[in-house]
Amino acid sequence: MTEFAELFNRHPHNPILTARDLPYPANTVFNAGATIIDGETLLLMRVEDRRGHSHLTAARSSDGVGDWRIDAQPTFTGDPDRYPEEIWGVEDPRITWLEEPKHYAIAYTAFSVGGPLVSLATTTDFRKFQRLGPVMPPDDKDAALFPVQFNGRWAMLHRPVPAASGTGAHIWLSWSPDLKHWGDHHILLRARRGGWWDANKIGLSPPPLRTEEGWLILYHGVRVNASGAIYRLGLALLDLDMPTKIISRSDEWVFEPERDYELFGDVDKVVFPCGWTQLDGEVRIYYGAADSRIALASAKVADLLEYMKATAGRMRRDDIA
Ligand code: BMA
Repeated sequence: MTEFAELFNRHPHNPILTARDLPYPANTVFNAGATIIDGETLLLMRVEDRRGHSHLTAARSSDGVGDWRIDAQPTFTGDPDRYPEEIWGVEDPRITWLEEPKHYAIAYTAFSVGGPLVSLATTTDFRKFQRLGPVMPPDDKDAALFPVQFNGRWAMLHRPVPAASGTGAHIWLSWSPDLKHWGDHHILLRARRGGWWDANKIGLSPPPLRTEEGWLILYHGVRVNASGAIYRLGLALLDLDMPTKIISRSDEWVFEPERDYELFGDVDKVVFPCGWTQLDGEVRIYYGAADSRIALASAKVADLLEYMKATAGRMRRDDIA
């Protein structure tokens, strides 16, 4: 990266939220879904308790940076009596405002005995939730809905892990008439191979963001080397009317663990956004840093689209193989 080196600006107050900010004891707070509700920023934070199980807790702020008002108790916890797949907790929520039924849909990871899987819930206020239950069998995670239907069907991005090792973990797109029954599964974005930063394993980060040029996708790529895994972020752009069509994909990562709070934690070298908000031409990316805390970076949407234009058409043959 040269002229685009500063696409994202880290907030000077980073990390903006840590476990010490919670009104109850916990190990870590990270990977938060994000939205704007009643003029305020709401984060649905993943909180890992001191057993190692995760739940979700809401934090609200009028400026989206500080003075967070955090629910006194966990907001959304696993309910293994009614939903046995939530026995080891709920993780990594992605929030989408559905324009037609006018409510929020939350795609989250349920940690079942059989592995992680995708579950959905809906809410209007982040106080009461309605579960739709599990929608994808394990192993599957990193899911989010699009806010609108396409030809009468909902679309969801998610990341199943194939049983055949060595074939790669890719981002898939699936369809549903009712949010409950999913099918017509296609691989959308493939993990690259060999020496690429996003070889072998990729996953969606925040939900798709509607822009003038297409659906903007921020995804994580996992590079495993002798010292472990590095979680970095890249961009892709999908056609607005037909999200199965990829307009462009960045060759280079656009954001990577760099600061101490991203490099060191329960899991080193991880930047992992599950939510972003859009205001006045700017996106604010809320990301888990080293699986231990929440940080904030911002970018101008116009800069991201300009960057995508500059990289369009440069997709390598092995992206699409
Ligand atoms: C992924 C998810 C994330 C986590 C990341 C790095 O597979 O489980 O919750 O932040 O690994 O540990």
